[in-house]
Amino acid sequence: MTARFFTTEKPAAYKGARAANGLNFRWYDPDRMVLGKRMEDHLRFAVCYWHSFTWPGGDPFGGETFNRSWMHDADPMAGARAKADVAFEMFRLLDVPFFTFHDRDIAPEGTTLAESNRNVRAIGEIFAKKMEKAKVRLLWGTANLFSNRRFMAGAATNPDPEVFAYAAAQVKNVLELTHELGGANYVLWGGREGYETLLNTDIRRELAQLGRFLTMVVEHKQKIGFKGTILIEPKPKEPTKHQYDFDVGTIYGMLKAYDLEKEVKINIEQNHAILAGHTFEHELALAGALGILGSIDINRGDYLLGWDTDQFAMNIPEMALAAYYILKAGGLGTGGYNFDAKIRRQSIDPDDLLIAHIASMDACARGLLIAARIIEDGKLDAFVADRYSGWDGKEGKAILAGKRSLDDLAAQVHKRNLEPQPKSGRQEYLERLINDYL
Ligand code: XLS
Ligand code: NI
Ligand code: NI
Repeated sequence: MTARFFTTEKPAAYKGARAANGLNFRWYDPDRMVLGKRMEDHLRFAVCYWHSFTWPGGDPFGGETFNRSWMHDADPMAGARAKADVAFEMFRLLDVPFFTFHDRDIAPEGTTLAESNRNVRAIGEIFAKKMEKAKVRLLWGTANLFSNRRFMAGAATNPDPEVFAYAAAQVKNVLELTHELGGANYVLWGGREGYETLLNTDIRRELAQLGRFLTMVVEHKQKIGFKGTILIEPKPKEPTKHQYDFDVGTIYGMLKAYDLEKEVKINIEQNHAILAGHTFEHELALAGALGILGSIDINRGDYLLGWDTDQFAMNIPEMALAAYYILKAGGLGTGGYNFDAKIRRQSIDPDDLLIAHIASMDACARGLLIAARIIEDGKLDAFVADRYSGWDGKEGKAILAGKRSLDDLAAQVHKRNLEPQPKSGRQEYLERLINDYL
């Protein structure tokens, strides 16, 4: 690397209360054991390439604010190489175990697909070399099937099968690169897989196309021997008015319809959960209950703005509940906490990138510690278990096992004179209980 980009060369380290300047951790202590597992192995943090190194700081009313030199290189491949240097320097300074990328984040698009693929491959080779010496691993790769105008009417769900083919060729390249780099997962996010107006849209066809595309990705994964998990990332809208991968529940239904519920899991993003009218913990708990929780994109939506602001997650109570439902689901497996988050466009100092990640890693670490206490203490779990304990009895089990009909149950209510009495849900008691752990 030529000139130093950040002001520090020392990796962030756990310093507890002595972590004064924002460049060390107060709470994130990779080796600390939490419920029998290292903190680093619970959280599996990843830095994303797109927001941190590719986004110039624009918003709908104004352009670039960050003025990163690599975005202005006369030779875009030289810019891509300089960007990779800064990215790997940041991975080292944050001591993160993972990173994530889209093909178009890491290398410029060429005039043909062959040229684009060659560019992606060339940077992929640089990654492979850098990874030999670095700690950082690839959490997931993904293809950008939404920026180029060819995808304006969708990728897999495009009315034109040639666009479908182009998207397939792009995914093949990134999936294979992800495999070669030892990626732990591969992500599909369908920002353009939806519609702007129903008037020009054949939903039945588009859903069939989407299912076929996903099946082809799974088939190719098996063909090349990729052991990672295929993940779909739900988002209800933005950029498209209505997106098919709306939320966890919708994707589960689609996976069932395509017979892929055992093959594909879900990457849940906080801000997307909010846009779908859910809480983050709702989406996590539902995916956990359905056995399809794969990974998370950790960020924070603004509750007053109706779009994906992708702020760094700093809300400790929310992180605690998220960690709680992740732990209840048995953890993230091959997944991790991916910072799909961007610093605000006024945070123009290079060190702001470090500070944002470190602060959010601390918030996630605190969330994990709080969640572990909730679980160790056992009061919340005991309350919920008790609330449903009737279902553990003989009759409850018989009903669920399909051994009772409506006739049986009606007869039983009459015979035993059943008069079930409502019980308090004790919401405020539980809310206070949670506050006690914070
Ligand atoms: C956009 C998505 C995107 C995916 C990867 O809203 O969050 O960044 O995570 O394509
Ligand atoms: Ni995301
Ligand atoms: Ni997003």
